This record gives sequence, C-alpha cells and structure tokens, in this order.
Amino acid sequence: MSMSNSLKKLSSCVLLDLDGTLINTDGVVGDILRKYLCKYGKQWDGRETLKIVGQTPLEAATTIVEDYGLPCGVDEFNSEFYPLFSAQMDKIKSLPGASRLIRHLKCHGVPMALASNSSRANIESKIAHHKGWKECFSVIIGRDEVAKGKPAPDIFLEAAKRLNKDPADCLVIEDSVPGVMAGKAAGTKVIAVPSLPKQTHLYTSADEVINSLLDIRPEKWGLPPFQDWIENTLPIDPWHIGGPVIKGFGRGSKVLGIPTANLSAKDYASELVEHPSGVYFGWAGLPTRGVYKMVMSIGWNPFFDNKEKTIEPWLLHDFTEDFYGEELRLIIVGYIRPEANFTSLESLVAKIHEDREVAERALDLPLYSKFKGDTYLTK
Ligand code: ADP
Ligand code: RBF
Ligand code: MG
Repeated sequence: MSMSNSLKKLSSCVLLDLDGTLINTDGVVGDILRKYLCKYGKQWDGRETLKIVGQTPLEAATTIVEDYGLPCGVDEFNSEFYPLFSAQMDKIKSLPGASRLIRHLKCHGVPMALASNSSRANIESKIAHHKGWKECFSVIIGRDEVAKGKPAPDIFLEAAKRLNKDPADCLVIEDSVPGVMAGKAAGTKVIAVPSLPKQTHLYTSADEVINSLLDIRPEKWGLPPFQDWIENTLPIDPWHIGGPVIKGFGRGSKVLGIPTANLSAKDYASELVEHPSGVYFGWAGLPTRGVYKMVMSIGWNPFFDNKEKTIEPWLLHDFTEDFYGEELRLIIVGYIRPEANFTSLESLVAKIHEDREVAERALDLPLYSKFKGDTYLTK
C-alpha cells in the first residue's frame, strides 16, 4: 500500500444510505406483482425480478408494462401499484450483512448517520420495522431536510455537520451512482455496494466497490474489524432450497472438471434475488443417496459472463453416475468470498479447489456440522 493510500483511508464515522443499501424492496415488489398480474391473466415469471432489481420505480414500471404487454399505461400501472406497495412496507427485509454491520459499529461506539434521498417520515416508517436500528443512528436525515437531494452533496454535508465531523473523516456506504456522486461531492470516502449486477464500471469514483455488505472490511478504513469470521468463513442465517436437478450450462465437468448440480432458477428466483452472489457452502441431501458436504457459487460466473444468475452446487463426493431429475436439498450455512474473475481457467479451477478445502474443514465445526442431521435434507 502506498503512503497516500494509508493516509487517506482513516474514518471515524459512517454515513449510510437506506434503500438498496440496508434494505431490499425487490422481494416485496415481486410478491405484489405476482398477484397483480393475475388480474390481467398474466403469470409472474420470477426471473423478471432479477431484471428490475435496482431500477428506479419508473424504469421498473415501464419494464413490466412492456414485457407483459399490459393494456394500461405506465401512469395507470403506478397509481394501482403504489398503494399496494405502501401497505407492504413492513415486509421489506434488511439486506444480508446490514444488521451485522450496524450492530458492529454501534457496539464499538462508531457514530452513524442514516442519510437517504427519501423523506424523513418515509425513512422513519421503513426503519420502524427493523428492531434496534433507530437507536443505532445518532443522526437521521431525509431529502426534505436539505435544499437538494443526491447527487448533490447536501444530505451528506448536513449529516457530517450534525455528527460534528469533518466530511473527510466520514465513510459513506451507498448502492446507487447518484449516492456515490453525492458522497464524493461532499468530500467523504465512499464504499459503493451496487444493487445491480455487472455495474462496477459505473462506480469508478468510489474509493472501493464491493459486492455486498458481507464483504466490508472496516479495518481498511481505520474502523474496528469484524470478529465473526471463523477459519476463513462467515456464518450466515441458514437458508434452505431444493428441487429436481436440471441440466445446466454443460460445462461444469467438461470444462472445469467440477460438476455442479443445477436447480431451476425460475423456482428459486426470490432466493436468488435475496442472496448476494459469491461462494457459499453447506450441506446437500439426495434423499435416496445420502447427505454430503457442498460448496457452491451463486451469481453470474464472471469468468464465463453468464446472462442469468444461477446457483452452482458442487457436492464434495465422488459419484459413479449422474443424478439428473433427482430431488436435491441444500442448507447453506456460511459464506466464503465474492465471485471473482480470473485470467486463466487454471487459476479459476485452483481457486475453486481452495474453496472446497475451506468448506470441507469448516463443515466439521459444530456450528456448521449440526445442520447435517436436519430432516430437510432427507425429506
Ligand atoms: P450441467 O451443466 O448439466 O450442470 P455439469 O457438468 O455441471 O453439467 O455436471 C453436473 C451433473 O453431474 C449433475 O447434475 C449431477 O447429475 C452430476 N454429478 C456427478 N457428481 C457430482 C458432484 N460431485 N456434484 C454435483 N453434480 C455431480
Ligand atoms: N466462476 C467464476 O467466474 N468466478 C468465481 O469466483 C467462481 N467461483 C466458484 C466457486 C465454486 C465453489 C464453484 C463450484 C464454482 C465457481 N465458479 C466461479 C463457477 C464456475 O465457473 C461454474 O461452476 C461453471 O460456470 C459451471 O457452469
Ligand atoms: Mg452444473
């Protein structure tokens, strides 16, 4: 690290954006649309969710009206959609790593501000549904409390002022491009956590671009490090998915020597939206065969630049035959790293084998091994 690098990175407080950074509205949007589209005799395709993630409400409405050929205008669609959305605000989930980050900073006495482009009242009603959040912020500031919203610097300047901090000592965490611009214009350091995939190139003014809040390393910014990593793995709230094994891209075993048993992306689209791309691990059950350790990637496989987000589970066992069509059950218990690109197939394969070793070792820890006996895996 150069000297200027080490000097520029120290922060003493954190300014957080809300929508798309700490909370995720897209799951709720999908639930509403599923019911709404029935009215027009259309069936909601879960993959549409992936398409509208991170779009502005107007862009998303236009996408849906067009893709489904709805016999109404975008304005009419919005006037019907918005009341349905308001009524579901309590169902908006926090993003993976959001509560962990807030609690960690609070616990170490790092001052925090919530600085959002939505109105103060709107912010308050959204965070009311997340227990313990409001108390963590010394300052909460909305669009209606300053002259100009993001990308103007006003919101962050005001937040720094109310924290009695110089903007240069503040670290902004933002998912949107206007938000990153606002932070830079205010003179803060900015970590971008884009909510849209493959958009890194739009965030070049940010000091760092990370894939999800799971990848934040506070010590890089002079803040206290997380202490919950165990043997190169991060425990997560376990999630369960299952279904019949389908044909994938046909390159796992052929190109990499690493077979991955694919599930239908359509059936678990809401989980795909909810979980950041990256490398995870856990347990896999094939009810007629047994329970096995498993390491998987979730995402677009940058090396192959896939168009669709998929889950690629590699069962850590030598099978003598394929098991297409069989029911596969997964419990995902931990996170290893973000997806990466590689300059050669050999380096990708070497990294995946390293992931396998990390997963294999970690799954023997009681904290992870206790899920092996879960009946979900065996039906
Ligand atoms: P596809 O692109 O169709 O997923 P792969 O080359 O990735 O093809 O191979 C995956 C298939 O290989 C699985 O669907 C399964 O039937 C079989 N298979 C054999 N051993 C394993 C393993 N250890 N982990 C995952 N799948 C395996
Ligand atoms: N693909 C990538 O492009 N980047 C990765 O970092 C990456 N990590 C992986 C980790 C594991 C444990 C597994 C099983 C796969 C990973 N892959 C990654 C996906 C790999 O490219 C994928 O298996 C093939 O695309 C098969 O379709
Ligand atoms: Mg596969």
